[in-house]
Parts: sequence; structure tokens; C-alpha cells
Amino acid sequence: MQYQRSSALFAEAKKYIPGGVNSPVRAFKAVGGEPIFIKEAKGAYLYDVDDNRYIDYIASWGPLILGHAHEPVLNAVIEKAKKGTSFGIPTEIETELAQLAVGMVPNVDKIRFVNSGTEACMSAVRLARGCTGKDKIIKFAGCYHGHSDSFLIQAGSGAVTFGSPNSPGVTQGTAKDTLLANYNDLAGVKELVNANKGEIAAIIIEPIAGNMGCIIPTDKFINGLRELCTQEGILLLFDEVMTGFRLAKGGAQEALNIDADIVMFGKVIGGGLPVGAFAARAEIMAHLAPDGPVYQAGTLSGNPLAMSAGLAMLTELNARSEIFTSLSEKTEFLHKGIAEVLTEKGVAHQINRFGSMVSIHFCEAPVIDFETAAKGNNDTFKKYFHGMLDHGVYLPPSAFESYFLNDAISYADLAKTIEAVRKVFE
Ligand code: KE4
Repeated sequence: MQYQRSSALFAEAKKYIPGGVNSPVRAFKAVGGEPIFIKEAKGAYLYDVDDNRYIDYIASWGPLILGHAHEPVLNAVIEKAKKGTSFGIPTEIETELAQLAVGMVPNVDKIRFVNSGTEACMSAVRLARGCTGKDKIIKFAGCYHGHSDSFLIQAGSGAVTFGSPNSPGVTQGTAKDTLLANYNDLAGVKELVNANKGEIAAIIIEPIAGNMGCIIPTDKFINGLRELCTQEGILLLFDEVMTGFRLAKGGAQEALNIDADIVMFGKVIGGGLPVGAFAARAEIMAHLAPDGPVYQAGTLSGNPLAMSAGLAMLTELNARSEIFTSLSEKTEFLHKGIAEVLTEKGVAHQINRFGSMVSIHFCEAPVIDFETAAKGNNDTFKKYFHGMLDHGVYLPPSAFESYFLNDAISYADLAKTIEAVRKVFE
């Protein structure tokens, strides 16, 4: 593969955009080298500006679950654009998508659209605080809920368990209201709850984690969280920005058979255009402006152009719900094929998979939380990432991400991917 044009474009981009990118993970800092620039995409394939073709395993980090430039979604957007893109005035299509989404997702009566997953999670936390009158939240190390100040927090120093900022610009005043626990560690959560009795508004979690690689909660952990929240009057917030409309029609709530109190969405719900959302039972959403006092707003929230992409995508997912099983089977095929090659080559690895989310960790011990995920051999990962890129397979450029399979990927593409792993480790 040659990347001349990408390299030239990256140099140009860096002159005007910090790091040459509009989201840090795209800059390849975690894997070294320079990012490729994409010219276009269709179905399962990306085409870069040097005319290299790649099988795509990030699907724009989740949204393009039906593959790139999927006709029904494209046509919906093109038709809608001809009638104007945004008015800042109510439109019927917002209700259509709201009704469809609420019908697909268990245990929610109402939904508010925003423009990103960050906005959805940020607003949901404010709603939880507004509902309960309590200030603190618990999040989990390694879970990512977007870049709102309350989430850019790492484990605090010492036993106080207060959070401390993990980015300059986040104040200690904000950090003190975010407590950190470890994924799959129910006892640790209980300790935090007891040490902050009556002060915790919400526990926010990725029900299947995707930002440490893919990490699956134990039944004991996730059911224990539900019970604890019910007992303590804490709201359980499911960040389904990745899992929503990907693991099942009803997302992780359906897949795990657990009811959250507020559910947040992004990615797939927008069909590739900027849409986030948060949803809950009526009595919780009644607190939200303009019905209630909890303020939240957005100029382009629910704009008909983005709604048209989301509506086309969710309509197809709702009608073709066998797609979730078929994606899961393709992911299992990939998992087994790669595991076979790595075992044959004597490469220490752990592969975590849930539905169409999968991640590969180059380590011996099972990966069950952020600490064990961090034990992966990053040198091996970097060589693996670039080797696969050279063999026409685009993987997430970080060991702390998950692959997202899309419906356009064929079994032939999967076989090619497995073959590429073999060549890389030869
Ligand atoms: P956005 O604000 O990026 O739309 O969504 C934030 C977010 C919230 N919750 C979860 C579970 C998420 O995975 C995300 C965003 N995911 C990252 C990939 N790990 C987006 C990629 C990027 O940051 O460029």
C-alpha cells in the first residue's frame, strides 16, 4: 500500500486543524504513523485518497450498521434535503422517529433528541440530578460517555475516592461530584454508595463496555447494580450510544434483560448524521424543560435532515430484526477464525465479543475491566493494526476500542480478514 496523498493531506490539515483531526482518536497517536484520508465509502468498503480499498470495521465508530452509502438512507436524506434541512420549528418527522424509537426500546415513554452522544449523556446526568436533587454520580474507569467535564475524571488519589480531572480545563469543583468505580466490581460500588449515603443521583455505565475494548458485565454485577440503585433511590443510567439499536432492537436493555432508568443513544440512531438522544419513563422526562425545570436545548436538535437518516435506518432495523442475529453470527465467525490463527501462531490473546461488538487484546489474562484491558501488549497491537491496514483491513486505531461489524460485510470479507491476520503474524 502507498499513502502519499494521505500524507500530503495530513500535513495540510495540521496547518488549520489541531492535530489535523476533528476527533483525537483519528490521529493514530495510539498506533503510530499517519492517518489515511478517505475519499469515499460504499457498503463494507472504504476507499482512501490513494485508491487503496479497505474492509471497514469501525463503521464511523458504530453508526453505519447497514454499511456505507446505504441506498434507502441516502435517498431519504436527499429527498428531505430538497425541502430544507433545518427550521428550528417543530416538524412531523421528529415525532415519527421518536415514536419508532420509543416503540423499539423497552421501558421508556419519551425521548429527547440532541446532536451527539456527549450531549445525550451530559443532559441525562443533569436530568438525573434535577430529578433526585442529589449531586454525585458514579462512573466506571474505562467507560467513556463523551467529553463533558463530569466524565473526564480519573480515580482520585487516596481513599477519599473523589474523582480528579483527567484533562486540564476540568475543575476540581466538577471532579468532586464524580466518583470512580471499577467495572465488574459490585463490592467497590457498594462501598462508594455507603461512603456517600443519600448523595448519589446516578450511576452511569456502558452496559456492554466498548471503550476499553469490548467488556461484558457479569450477571451478578449488572443485576447487582440494578438492585442497588432501586434500594438506594439512585437512577441507573445506561449509556447505549454504542449498544443502542446495535445489540438488538431494544439494545442492551433487551440483550441483558435489565431496565435502566434513563437510556442514552447516539451513532446508529442518527443513521450516520449527527443525532444523540436520551429517553426515560414519563415521570422522569416530565422534569425536562419546557414541561419541567431541568434545562436542556439545541439549535439543530431534531433537525429534519438528521431525522430522515435516523428514521430510514431504524425503520429498516425494526423491519429486518434478523439483522442483529446475522451480525452476531458474522462476528462469531470472525472471532473463531482469528482465535484459530493466533493460537496456531502462539500469540497470547483474549477476544471479547458481544453481538456485533468484538475486541482483541494481546494478553494472557481475561479482560474484565480497565486494569486488565491495559495489560494488552501495545507493541503487538501497533504491528497488528498497521499490518492489517497494509492488507486492506481498517481496524480501530486503538487497543481500547471495539470493532463494529456492519451488515454489508460478507463472509468472503471475513475470510479475507482472517487470512490477513495469518499473513500479519507470519
Ligand atoms: P459522541 O459525542 O462522540 O457522539 O459520543 C460520545 C460517546 C458516548 N458514549 C459512548 C459509549 C461512546 O462510545 C461515545 C463515543 N465513542 C467514541 C469511540 N469510542 C467516538 C469516536 C471518537 O471519539 O472520535
